[in-house]
Amino acid sequence: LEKAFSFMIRLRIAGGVVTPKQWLILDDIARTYANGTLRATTRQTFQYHGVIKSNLKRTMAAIDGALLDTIAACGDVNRNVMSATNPAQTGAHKAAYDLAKGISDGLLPKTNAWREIWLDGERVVGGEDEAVLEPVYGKTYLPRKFKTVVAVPPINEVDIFAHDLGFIAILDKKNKVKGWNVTVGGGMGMTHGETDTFPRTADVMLYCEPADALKVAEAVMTVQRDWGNRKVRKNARLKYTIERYGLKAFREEVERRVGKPLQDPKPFRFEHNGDRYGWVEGEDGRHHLTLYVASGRIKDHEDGPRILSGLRRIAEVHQGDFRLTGNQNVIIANVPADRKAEIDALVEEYGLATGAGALRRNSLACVALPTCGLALAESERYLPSLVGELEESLAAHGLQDDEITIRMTGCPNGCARPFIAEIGLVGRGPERYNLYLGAAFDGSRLGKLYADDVSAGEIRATLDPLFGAYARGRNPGERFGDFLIRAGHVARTVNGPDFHDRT
Ligand code: SRM
Ligand code: SF4
Repeated sequence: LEKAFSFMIRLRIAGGVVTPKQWLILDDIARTYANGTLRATTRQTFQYHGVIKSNLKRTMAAIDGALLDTIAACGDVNRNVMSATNPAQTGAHKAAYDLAKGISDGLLPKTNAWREIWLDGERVVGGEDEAVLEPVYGKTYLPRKFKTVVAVPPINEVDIFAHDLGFIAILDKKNKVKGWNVTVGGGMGMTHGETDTFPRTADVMLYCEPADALKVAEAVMTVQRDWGNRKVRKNARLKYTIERYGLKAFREEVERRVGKPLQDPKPFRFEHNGDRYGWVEGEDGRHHLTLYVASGRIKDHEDGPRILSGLRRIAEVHQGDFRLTGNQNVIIANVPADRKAEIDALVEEYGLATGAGALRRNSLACVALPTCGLALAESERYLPSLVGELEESLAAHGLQDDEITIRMTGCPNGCARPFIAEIGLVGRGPERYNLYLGAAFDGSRLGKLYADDVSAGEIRATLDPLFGAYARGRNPGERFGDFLIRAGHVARTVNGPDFHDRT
């Protein structure tokens, strides 16, 4: 008898946009082939867990039936491209989505292998020259995964500073995109105890006109393809290439490949890296509802919200689309004013508006146990109860309405981007975490190790005095992370290379 291997499947959904029709198919797949859940990820797409080997082909065929695929969702390629979501500034968000989609399509491997393997597609007969077939990737693809995002200030919900390549919209007075600042060299993953691996926030490298954006994206990726470290995998991400060559040399090579000098970056300002919850009206009069989904796990809770069924019912009547956010939440987007009440009634009926507190609304947890083979500690299954405890502590200091970002991962790969959360918890071993503090609320500064190898039971007691000090000593409007640095509780991290220095 063959062993019942079960698999995780990750989709590619540029910018996280899904039509109601696609939603219904994705929901069917979750119920038929997976473990009854759809898992919204930190990169605006879905994962399925628990798909058994004998159902893999059927699942892929069903995904194809939704006009979606899993190409480049994993591997040493340009991964799912993220885009700003909540479209209050309708025009700028459309431009951001169009750029994200353009990059996703333009930098997609051209191979037919996915169709060949999963859909019995026609084989491209032997002898094909990869250099022709894959003009950007060639035979050897990239040294490592490569991640691209597009942001529209003032909201940084895609966490622009955490990715290899980013585009920040520079807006004119009418909120139209004039051009893009380009960021390079962000990344989260590191290995405990190996200080030559570190998270890094991206540098803002240059400014480009909209017409040059795709060329710039390709140039950044191909410089990394050619300059990235292919000998040491732990040192292969673009962040280490930038550290090795320096930003100036990297920019010069990008400009050489684009074929002209580009301008210096323009000023911009982000407020925070969370989502805007509730209804927002766009410039075009359409309405968008952001719902909090704990850890992106879309399922029917036995004694709580029936998220899977509720969103299915909404998909049956919704005329706009759905947007996944990089914070694992779901937006019911493009709702005409006269259909809002119908959506609200379904939200109410299925308990989708959970009324989460301020800390919970700003929390993220990676999958970790039981499905992630790299997890050292719990994350998705533990963070909800920890947040409950910490919210009690915050309330005792009168801080229950303060927005503080908290993120947890089961290991230092950093899948929920914990190193740029004001409170970052990273698994060390069963029920043990490293605690990082002092990151910026807008996602632009890394935290610093505050306490090493803390047991789960000690986390609240470690943070409680710091909440007290913050409540008593903060300046007006001062954020938790900024306060901890000013008051001397933790040292400021400038960027990746000094991340491990404790002073
Ligand atoms: Fe991740 C590997 C889950 C976003 C850094 N990540 C994994 C794997 C596939 C474990 C593995 O290799 O066996 C995890 C599957 C767990 C499971 O059971 O489903 C996994 N990563 C996730 C997701 C589902 C986390 C979530 O809870 O939402 C996210 C799916 C993203 C997507 O839709 O494409 C996810 N992973 C991230 C992010 C955040 C981001 O991209 O914005 C990061 C940090 C940013 C970065 O890349 O620097 C991230 N994942 C990693 C790494 C470390 C990469 C590195 O440079 O060191 C690994 C391990 C690796 O690549 O070797 C990893
Ligand atoms: Fe798994 Fe680690 Fe990523 Fe969490 S951070 S999903 S434990 S690889």
